[in-house]
Amino acid sequence: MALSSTLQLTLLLGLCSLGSALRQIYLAGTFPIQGSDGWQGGQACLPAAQLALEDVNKHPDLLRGYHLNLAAKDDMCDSGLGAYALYELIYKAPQKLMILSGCSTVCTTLAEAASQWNLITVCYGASSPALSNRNRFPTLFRTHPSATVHNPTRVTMFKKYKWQRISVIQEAEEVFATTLDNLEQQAKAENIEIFNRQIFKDDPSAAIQNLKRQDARIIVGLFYQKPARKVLCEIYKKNMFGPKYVWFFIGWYEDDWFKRKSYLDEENIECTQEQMMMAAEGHFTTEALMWNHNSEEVTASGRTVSRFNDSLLSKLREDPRYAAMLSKNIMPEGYLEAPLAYDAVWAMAVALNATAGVLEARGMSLDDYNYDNKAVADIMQEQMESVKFLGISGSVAFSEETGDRMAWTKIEQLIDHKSDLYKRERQKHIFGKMCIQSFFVIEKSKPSFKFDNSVDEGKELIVWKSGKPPQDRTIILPDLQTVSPGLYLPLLGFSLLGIIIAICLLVFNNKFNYRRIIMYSHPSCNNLILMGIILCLLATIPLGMDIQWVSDPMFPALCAAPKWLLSLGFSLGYGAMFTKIWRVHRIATHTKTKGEDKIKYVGKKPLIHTQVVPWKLWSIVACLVGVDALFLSIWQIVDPQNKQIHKFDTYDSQNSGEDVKYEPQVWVCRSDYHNIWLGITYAYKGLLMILGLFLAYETRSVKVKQINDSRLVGMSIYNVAVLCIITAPVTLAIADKPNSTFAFVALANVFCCYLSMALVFVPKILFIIRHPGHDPREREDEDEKKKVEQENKLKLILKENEDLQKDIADKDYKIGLLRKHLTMRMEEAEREAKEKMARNGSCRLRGNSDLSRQESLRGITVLRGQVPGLGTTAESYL
Ligand code: ABU
Repeated sequence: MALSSTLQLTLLLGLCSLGSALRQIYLAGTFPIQGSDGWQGGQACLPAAQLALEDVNKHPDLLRGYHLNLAAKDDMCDSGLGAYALYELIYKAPQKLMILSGCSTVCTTLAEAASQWNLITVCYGASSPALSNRNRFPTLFRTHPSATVHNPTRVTMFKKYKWQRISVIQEAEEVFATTLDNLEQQAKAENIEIFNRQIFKDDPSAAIQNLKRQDARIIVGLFYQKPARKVLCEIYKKNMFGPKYVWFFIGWYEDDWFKRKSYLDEENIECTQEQMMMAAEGHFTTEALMWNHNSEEVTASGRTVSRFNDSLLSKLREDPRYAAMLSKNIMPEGYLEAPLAYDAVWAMAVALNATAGVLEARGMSLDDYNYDNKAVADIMQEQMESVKFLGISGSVAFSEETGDRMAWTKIEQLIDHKSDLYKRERQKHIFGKMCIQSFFVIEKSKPSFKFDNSVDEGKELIVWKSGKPPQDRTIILPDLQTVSPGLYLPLLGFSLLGIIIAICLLVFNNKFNYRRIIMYSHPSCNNLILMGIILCLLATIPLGMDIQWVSDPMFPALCAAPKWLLSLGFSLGYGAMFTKIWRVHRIATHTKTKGEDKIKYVGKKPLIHTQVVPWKLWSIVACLVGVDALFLSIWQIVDPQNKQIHKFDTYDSQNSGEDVKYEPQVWVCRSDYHNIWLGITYAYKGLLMILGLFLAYETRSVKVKQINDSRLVGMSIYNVAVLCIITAPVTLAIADKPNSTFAFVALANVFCCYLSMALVFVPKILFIIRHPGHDPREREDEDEKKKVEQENKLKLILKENEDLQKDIADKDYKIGLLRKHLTMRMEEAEREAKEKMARNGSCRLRGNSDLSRQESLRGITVLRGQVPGLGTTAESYL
C-alpha cells in the first residue's frame, strides 16, 4: 500500500537519526492520498515533502544540531478525517512544531483549529481564497497560491476576446464559492457580467441544463476532478461543446483526468472515452505556475528543477502503483503541486532555523516550544513571515496580510493534435495525442499576456474550431416584420388609382351639376363622399409604409396618420351618406305625419316632393367631422400613440455557420390606454353604422325627388357598415401580423371606396353617356316648369282681380254714400220749394225737369245739371 510504505519511510527517516546526537524535531503532516473526492494530491506531494526533509537534514546551514522529521497521515481530503488526524498528531508525542497540510477543505479545518495550539500551519495544496482571511486563520501560510490568482488571468482573457457575459458553475465548496466571489468582483470592475451562477453538490445535470437554457457560452467551471468528469459528461450529453462554447476549468487536474478508463468505470460516468474527449477538446485551464520556469536554475536547496523532477520521479517509482502509472506516462495526482510541498517543507525549515537562532540567542532552543508557548510561536510566526528563498516552484515569500503566495498563472488549452484542424494549422506540433498546450502566462500584479516563446515562436496557439473566437451569447438580430412590398405596392397602386378616380368624379359631379340627375342627387353631398373616399384611400400610404426607414421623431406622426385619415375620411364619406339617408328618412316620416299631399307615386313607389335645404345636410356632416376631429385631438394630446415593439419567439439563422438567431418584431402604434380610446371610437362609429343600416333599410322604398340616389347611397351604407363591422374586430385579433393586418384593412378600405364610388356615380355617368343632351325626365321638368309658370301667372291675375274687386267695392260704398247724400239734398230742396210755394201760392216747380239723367254705371245714377239751392252741379260734386 502506498500510504503504509510512505509512512514506513518517514518512520525510517526518524529512526536513522536516532543514533546520532541530533535533537529530533517534528512536523505534523496530513496528505490527501486515498480519498475519492476532492484533491488527492498527497500522492505526489508526500514524496516531494520527503525529498525536502532529506535535503533539509542534509543541508549544512539549516537546523544545525536538529533533525527534522515528519509525522504524516492520510486525510483523504476530508475535513473530518483531517481533524481526527490533527488531534492524533498533536496529542500523541512527540511534540509537533508546525503543521503541514494539503487540500483546501482540510487546510481550512486544520488552520482554524491549529491557532488554538499556537501552531503554525503551512498548506502546500490549498487554493481556497477563504484562507486569505488573516482574522480567521492567523497562523496560516501556504505555498499554494490562492485560486483568485487565476481570476485576473481569466478576466484579461475575457477582455481580450470581448466576452462580456460570463457564466459560472461551481461545486458547493467554500474554495470555489470564494474564488467565484472574487471573480465576480474583478469582472465587475471591468464591466463584465457574471450573469449566471450555477451551484451543484453531486449531480451537475440540472446546473448544466440551466446554463444551456440561459444560452451560456463562456463558462468558468470550478470543481474538483471527480465532479469535473460528471460535468464533462453532461456537457457532452447536452451538446454544450464545440465551436460555440468556451469552457474554463481548473488546471491542476491530472493530465488524463477526463479520459482515464478506470475513473470512468469506477465513477459510473455515462460517457465513453471518445465522448469525454470530444467534450473536453478545446477547453481552457488556468493554473498558477508551480514549477520554476528555469529548469536549470539552482534553487535554495541546491537542487535544480530538473534534478528535483528526476529525484521525485525515482521516489515515485519506488511505489509500485505509481511506477505502473508512470510507465504509462500518467502522473500521480499532486505531481503539479509537488514543488509546493517541497517548498513548504523548505520554508518551514528556514523559519524554524531562524527561530532556533533567535531562541539560541535567548538561551533557549526549539525544544522549549510547546502548544502553550505563545512567545516561541510568535517568533516562529515572525520568522515565517520573513521567509524568502528561491524554491522549486519559483520565488517563495508570503504576503504579510494574507499569508498567500504570489504566483504567475498559466492558461492552457486542450487541443487534439490528431484533429484535422490542428494538423492543418500547426503542422509541426503533431504529437499524436491529446495534450494540453501551454501558450502564455500572466503576472498577477500586472495582468498582461505574454506568449510563451518556447512553444511556438511567440505566436498565439489557440485553436478556434470555427476559425474565430466564439461569441459570449447568441446574437439576436431583430427581424422587423413589415408589410411586404409585394402586398403594399399593388394595394398602394389601387389606392392611388382610386384617388385619381375620385378626383375625376369630383370634376364630373361639378361639371354636370346642371343635369337633373346630378342636380337632384345633392351633388355637394356627393362631393363630400368623394373627399372622404380620397382621405380613406390616402390612409393606405402610411398604413403599409416600411417603418424601419422612418426616423424616430417622425414615428408618432406616421403612427397617427392612418387613424386621422381613416377617421376623418369615414366621417366625411360615410357621414355624407348617412346624412342623405337620414334626410330621406326624415322627409318620409315628416310627410306621413303631415299628410300625403306631397307624395307622388311613381309606379308603386312614392315620390316625395319637398325642398331639401343643403346647409342642413352640410351641418350634419360638419358635426360628425367636428366630433371626430375633437376626439382625435384629445386622444393625440392626452395619450399620444408611440412605438411599441412586440417581440416573438426567436428562430435560427438559415446559415448554420453564423451564431445568430432572429427575433421577429412588430412595431405597433399604441397609446397607454389604447383599448379605451379604441373602444370609444368603435362604439361611436359602430352606432353610426348601425343607425345608418337601419335608416337605409327603412327608406329602401322611398324616393325623394331632390335626393334621387338615396337608394344607391343606402346600398353603399350597407357595404361600408358591413365591411367595417367585420374588419374592425378581425384587425384587433391579427394586430401582430403586419401583412395580414395591412391586407385586411387596406383591401376592405379600397373595396369600400371603390364600391361606394361605383354605386353612387356609375349610374349617373351611364345615364349622362346614354343621354348626352336629352333627358326624358328633363322634358317632364320643362312641362312642370311651364305649368308652374302658368300657375304663377294665374295666381297673379287672381291677385289683380282680387285687388280690383276690392277697389270696386270701395268705390260702390262711396257712391252709396253720395246717393244718400243726394237724396237728402233733393228732399230738402223739394221741401223748401213746397214751403216757398205755400208762402207764395203760385210758385212754379222746375227742379225735376232741369236735372237730366246721364249715365248709369253699375247701378249708380249720375245726375248732371245744377242742384237747386246749390251753386254747383251734381257731377262736379261726385
Ligand atoms: N491545486 C490543488 C488545490 C486543491 C484545493 O484547493 O483543495
